[in-house]
Amino acid sequence: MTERFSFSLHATDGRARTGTISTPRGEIRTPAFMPVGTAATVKAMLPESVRATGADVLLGNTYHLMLRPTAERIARLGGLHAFMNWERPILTDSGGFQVMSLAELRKLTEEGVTFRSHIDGSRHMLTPERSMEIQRLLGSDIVMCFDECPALPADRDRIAESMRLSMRWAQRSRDAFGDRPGYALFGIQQGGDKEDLRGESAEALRAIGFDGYAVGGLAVGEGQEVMFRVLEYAPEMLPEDKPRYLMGVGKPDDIVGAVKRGIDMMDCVLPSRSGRTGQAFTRRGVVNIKNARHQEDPRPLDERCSCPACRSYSRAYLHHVFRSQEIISSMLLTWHNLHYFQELMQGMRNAIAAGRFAEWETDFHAQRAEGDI
Ligand code: PRF
Ligand code: ZN
Repeated sequence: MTERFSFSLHATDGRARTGTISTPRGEIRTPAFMPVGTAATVKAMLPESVRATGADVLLGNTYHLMLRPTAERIARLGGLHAFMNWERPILTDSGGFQVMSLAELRKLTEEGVTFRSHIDGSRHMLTPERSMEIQRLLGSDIVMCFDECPALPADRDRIAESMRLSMRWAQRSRDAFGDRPGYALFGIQQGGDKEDLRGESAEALRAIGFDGYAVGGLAVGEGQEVMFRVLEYAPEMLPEDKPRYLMGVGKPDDIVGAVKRGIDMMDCVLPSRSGRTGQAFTRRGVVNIKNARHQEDPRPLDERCSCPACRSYSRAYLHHVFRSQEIISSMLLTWHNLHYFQELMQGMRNAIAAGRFAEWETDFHAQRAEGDI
């Protein structure tokens, strides 16, 4: 085990990269997909099951945990890893993005954001300094800067003003984080879909200096075409020798397109949330298990998948337990989806290492074009 946080690139293929992030809590193989464990659980999954799908790292949320059960309580109970029984790396988001999408009566100032809890209406404030304190109390291995993310489309002035605020907050986050060997602080690039603003943001972050860099402000309503257009230039504005994390992405084809454009890490609620709403991701696209065509289908979801849902259960059974709102439905479909996302990442890591990413991508799209049969 290394005592320091480090990143080493093993191979590149075009702009796609594969490597390893080393932390005192274990290694993260990149490109990496991080399952979301917002409230100190990946919903419907035991931590050992999440690990069995191939996850190296989980994402936790400052916003949710500060409200319930509070960061101070988690710290008294030994930190988030012990609390939720996940000993491997945890990355935590900083709260600002979730405040803007979930909290009520938000007020944004230079100092930070005041808001009311979506749970009980209680009043709270988040600042860069408080966000760093909460993420330290949680024991997060990879801490995210406190930032602001405007929804797109937004006008240029709004995007520029917000990005510059986020860069001032990035400096305050860096100062408050201090020097903590073994723990990493990631900066977050903003700038919407404006190339020059993305460049200005990247320069500001590089001048401060971080252990990794996120591309923020995407997947906020702009659509895949605009997101890919931004990813043509945004990742390479960030240091080549540090991990690049695209926040909140995405669907399988978004992930593949992001890796192709130089992204190393991603997170999304999609595999776990879709598992609970009856959507399964497969090599051949999305399968809606609630559809009546599955009701007497003895075949597995995907005959080439080795997850427990596919090894031991029929589509007919998965259809039945979903329709009956049985808890096992969420468990099996979430497991399958997380397994699918991790296999996707492993496939890309192997392809990049072998210098066959373009062929792999062609095959990925060809299998999806066949559709579920
Ligand atoms: N900033 C932070 N968290 C985020 C985002 C961001 O821009 C996004 C954007 N897709 C998701 N999560 N801090
Ligand atoms: Zn499966």
